[in-house]
Amino acid sequence: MSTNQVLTDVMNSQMEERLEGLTQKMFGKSLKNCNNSEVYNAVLQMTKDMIDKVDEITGDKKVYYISAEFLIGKLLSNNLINLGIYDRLAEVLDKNGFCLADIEDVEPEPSLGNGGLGRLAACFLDSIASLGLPGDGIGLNYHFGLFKQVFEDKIQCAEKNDWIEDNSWLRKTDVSFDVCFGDKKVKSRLYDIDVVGYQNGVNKLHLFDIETLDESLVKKGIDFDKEDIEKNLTLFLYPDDSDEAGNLLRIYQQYFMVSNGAQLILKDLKERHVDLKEMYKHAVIQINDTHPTMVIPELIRILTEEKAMSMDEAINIVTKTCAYTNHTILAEALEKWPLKYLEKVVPQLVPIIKELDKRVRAKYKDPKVQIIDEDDRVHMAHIDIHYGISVNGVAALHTEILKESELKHFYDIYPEKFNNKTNGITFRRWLMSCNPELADFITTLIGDSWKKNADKLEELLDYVDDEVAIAGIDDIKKDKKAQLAAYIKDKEGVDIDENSIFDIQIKRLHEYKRQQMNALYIIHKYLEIKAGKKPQRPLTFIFGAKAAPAYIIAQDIIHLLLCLQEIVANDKDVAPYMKVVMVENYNVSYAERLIPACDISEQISLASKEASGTGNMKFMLNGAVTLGTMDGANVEIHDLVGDENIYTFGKDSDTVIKHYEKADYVSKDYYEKSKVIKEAVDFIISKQCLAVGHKENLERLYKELINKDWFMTLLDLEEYIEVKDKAFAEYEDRTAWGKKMLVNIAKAGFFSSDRTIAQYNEDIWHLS
Ligand code: 26V
Repeated sequence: MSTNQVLTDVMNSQMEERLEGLTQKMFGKSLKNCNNSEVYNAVLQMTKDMIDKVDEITGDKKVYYISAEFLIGKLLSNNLINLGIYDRLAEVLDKNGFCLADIEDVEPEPSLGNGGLGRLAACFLDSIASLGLPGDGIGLNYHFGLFKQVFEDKIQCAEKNDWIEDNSWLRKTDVSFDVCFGDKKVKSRLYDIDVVGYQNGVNKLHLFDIETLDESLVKKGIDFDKEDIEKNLTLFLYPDDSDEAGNLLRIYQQYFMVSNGAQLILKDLKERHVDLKEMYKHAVIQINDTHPTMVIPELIRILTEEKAMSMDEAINIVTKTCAYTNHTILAEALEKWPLKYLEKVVPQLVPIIKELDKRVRAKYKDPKVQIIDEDDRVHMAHIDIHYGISVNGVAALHTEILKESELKHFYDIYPEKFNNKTNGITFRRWLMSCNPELADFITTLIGDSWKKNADKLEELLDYVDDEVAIAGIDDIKKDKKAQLAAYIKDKEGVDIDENSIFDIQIKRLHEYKRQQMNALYIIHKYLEIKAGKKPQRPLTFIFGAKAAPAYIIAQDIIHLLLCLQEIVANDKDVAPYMKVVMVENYNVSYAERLIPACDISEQISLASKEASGTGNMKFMLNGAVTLGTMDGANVEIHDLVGDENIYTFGKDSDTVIKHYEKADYVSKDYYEKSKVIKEAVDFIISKQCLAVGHKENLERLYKELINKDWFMTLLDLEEYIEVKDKAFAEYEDRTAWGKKMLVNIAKAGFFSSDRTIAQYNEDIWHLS
């Protein structure tokens, strides 16, 4: 029996007395007399006390996962599951008149990420610890995180997201470092969050903060003085970068993160008595997208200036220590900082970056692989590729596109550095915690070995013709739909029909993800119903998405969706047959309720543009059927489940890439040639739409679609309508649909982030 199992047993047997002791000590009253918030605080304390006793994961080599985002979600239920005390706590609370789900609701959701990239980092930390590997996260403690979304007059407004409470998972440490910028020196403060492995030890998420932060700087919405770095540095995640001050602030944040990260890693190595010449044997730094790229020149700077190493030696050692993950091929998302910005914020790094660039130029004449371009912009990804040991994409197709087109010039130089690591998700959160009903049912069918080895889910295939098993899965789906309907009624004040088909698209709002294509389908369906063609069963279209505050067209798409929500709801002829709901402030906690209730998972990005997607995996695991393009990890989902169990449509990535190369896609041609497309697009500026919406937003979106449509919505629209209609029709064969659900769940094992992390370890990290 492991130490942790002993701990779990002791905790489970003494839980009631411990909780009682804590409520007496903290609030001077008995557990029974506490309110939910007091119970939450006592449970939080009890859990932290237990975590203190769990072994720290140690080893000779450690991974540092450095990332500007960690979208960790609420932590209570996950920690309880991983510690093995969830069921017992539910029992104790129940006995005392409480429901654990209500207690979980009290916890504020940390707001430390945007979307997929940040959530991936959180899943990875869970898997690293669950596999018992030594590995910590390094990031920033944004006080107001990503903005809170509110809709006013069908427009997205941004408010600060005040998530940090006095009593929380954050633990203030005594670690503090000096960080020098060109014009000032600041002091940091480290906060740690424990990362508890599933039936395993504990790692840490290290979040750096600045002590001089002034929250009162934020006056209205999310506006604040961007120049006052000492007071604003960790207020927000990715503040608006549409102006120079916003861009500079991002560079201040990035350097603050990597300077602290580098100092922490070196401190760690010193405590472990590592000779820095052998740093790479004891530490590996995984650079999550280019936001932490400055860690490379920063480490080289420290090794040469403070540790008396030669430049050659420092470069060699740092190169062997760092590895880079690319998460996007969108040109506008690949960071290129003007040298003059770096000269202002981090002048100490500029000579190093110039030296790194000089060495590249001496070896390679191709301007495409240089670090500093002819406009004096520093291509951050190029630093990572030249001066790191590994470059990986996040799904098979994405990695191929990197090798064959986006990063071809680098692949030609360093074929051995390129590798694929298809993303994954932690099944602890995305099944056991968010859908315990399904997790338990799976266990009754195949036992619980899948919890440690997700591939075992394939054993469910034995039940593909078992009517009882299929009915069991379908019943759970119905329950989850009913639970979601109640939640949406409570939160959004909208009634949804539990017997309708739940078609869900939840992800950041971006044109390449094509929420606008889904909106055009909805318009098409609305017009069809108006014309008397009713669907066999009511349809519910659910959206959740935040749009970057400076991303105008994305705001317009949200506006259109909210207009459609109102138009459909107020139309007596149509309302019984369809409903549109755009939920407010979509976040991890909302995802945990939406995903288990989904019938059709919308994954409709323009082929080649979605690096992987991870929502697609979460939906599949919970028995939703994917409606998607052959993009990102959808391709691998298709390979696993086969044509029968997924709905695919749209032009493939080669065709799309050729359109971009030839610049021959003209959206207006599609608009003019197809009556269906024209009708749907024209509706955006119809009298009916303008009556509920804003002319400026709707006209701008309409013009964008017919004159530009950079992400080729109209290219795939007709096929999308056709295939989506087919999916809705086939939903009516309940037995056949039940099989599709079961196959999707059974084949989801590949997408466990435990598998992804095992591969990172095997191929890149080599942790011991
Ligand atoms: C960043 C930006 C920043 C500025 C303007 C527009 C823009 C567009 C996209 C991005 C994406 C940043 C990187 C990112 O979040 N990538 C996501 O990473 C996930 C985890 O690997 C992956 O599943 C998603 O497909 C990918 O979009």
